[in-house]
Amino acid sequence: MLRFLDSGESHGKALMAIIEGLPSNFYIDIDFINNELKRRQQGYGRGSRMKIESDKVELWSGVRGNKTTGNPVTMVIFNKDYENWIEIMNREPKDEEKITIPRPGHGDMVGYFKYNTGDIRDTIERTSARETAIRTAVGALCKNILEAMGIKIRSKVNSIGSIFDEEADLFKDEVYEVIEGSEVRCYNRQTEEKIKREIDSCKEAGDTVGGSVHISIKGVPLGVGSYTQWDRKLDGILSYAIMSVQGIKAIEFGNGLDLTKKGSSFNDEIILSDGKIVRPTNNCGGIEAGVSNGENIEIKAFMKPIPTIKKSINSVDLVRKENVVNRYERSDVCGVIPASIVLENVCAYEVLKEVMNTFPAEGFNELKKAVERRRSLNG
Ligand code: EPS
Repeated sequence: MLRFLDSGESHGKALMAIIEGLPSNFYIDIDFINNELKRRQQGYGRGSRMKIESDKVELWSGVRGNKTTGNPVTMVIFNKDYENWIEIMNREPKDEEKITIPRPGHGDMVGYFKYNTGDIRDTIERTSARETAIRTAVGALCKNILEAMGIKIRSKVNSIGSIFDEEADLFKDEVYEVIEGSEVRCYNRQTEEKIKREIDSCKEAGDTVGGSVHISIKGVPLGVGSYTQWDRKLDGILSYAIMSVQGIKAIEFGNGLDLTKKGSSFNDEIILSDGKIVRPTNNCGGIEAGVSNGENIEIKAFMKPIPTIKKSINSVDLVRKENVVNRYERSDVCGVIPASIVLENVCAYEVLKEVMNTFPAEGFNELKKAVERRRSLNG
C-alpha cells in the first residue's frame, strides 16, 4: 500500500517525506520533480518568501542511480530562509518573544490551546502552506510514474474573487500552453488583466483574496476505486486529500453544483459507437459510484482568502486577556495560483495509490501492463 508522511517547519532546516510502496524499477526524472516545484513557486500575488527560496529535491533513499528499488524513498527540500531563522528556530523563546495574538482564520488559536506550548510560532511553523512544497515533491514523483502509464493531470485557475475565467479543455496542448504561460494560470487574457488588478488592489488595501481551481485528470482506466466499501470510493479519497490542502473549503466533481439540471439531462448517456462505449457528456466528472468510468476526472476546488492580512480585524491577546487587533506577518496576497499546482500533485499521489490498489504489482512494468490491459477492454 502506497503511503507517506511528511515533516518539517516552514522556517526550519528542511522539509522531508518518506514514501513507502512505490513500484520498483522506475527511472525517476528528477528534473520533472524540480520543474513541478518551480511551477508551484510561481504566480502573481506571492509574497517575498518566494524570492528567497528556489526549491529543489534531494532523494536520500530508495533509489540507486535514479531507479526505484522498492525500498522507502526519502525526499528532502532544504529551506533557504532557515539561515535567517536559525536562532529563533533552535532555542526556546523568551516570554516577550512569544506570539500570543492569533490571526483569525489561521490555525493560530486552535494550535495555541491544543498543544499548549505557550507560543503561537510553534503552530505557525507547521500550519504554513510551506508544507505544500514537500507534498508537491511527493506528488510529482507519482505524477512522473502516472505519465509513464499514460495518465496526465493538468490544472488552471477557475476564478479569483468574483472574476471567473472561461472554461477550457486542458488537454488541448495549444490551450494549455496559454494557461502555463499566464501569471495567473488563466486562459482568457482579459480575465488575466482583471485578476491581476484585483490582486493588486487587495495588496494595496492590506487584504487577501480566494478563488477556485479546475483540475482535470486524463487516462485513468475504468475501475479505479470501489463502491463495495465507503472508504474505497475514489471521489471520497480524492476529496479527503484535496480538503487537506491549506485553505481549501469546498470541492465539486463534474457538474455536481449544477442543481438546475434534471436527471434526464444530468445523467451521462451511454452510447455504443463503432463497437466502443462513448459518453457524450461528463456531468459526473469521470466517477460513478466512487469508481472511475474511463472519462476525464473533473474537479473544482475552492480556496478561501489567506488569513494573514494587514487590515485590522478583531482578535484577542490570549495571555493579557484583552481585545486587540489582528497581528500581521509577511505573507502572500493570493494562494490560489500555487494551489493549482499543489492540487495537481496531491491528486497524483491519490490516483497512483488507487491505481496500485486496483492493479497490485511490485514492479513498474507489471503495473503498466495491468493498466494497459484494463484500457484495452473498451473496444
Ligand atoms: C505562509 C506564509 C508565507 C508564504 C508561505 C505560506 O511564508 P513566510 O511566513 O515565510 O513569509 O510564503 O508559503 C511558502 C513559504 C511556500 O513555499 O509556499 C503561510 O502562513 O501559510
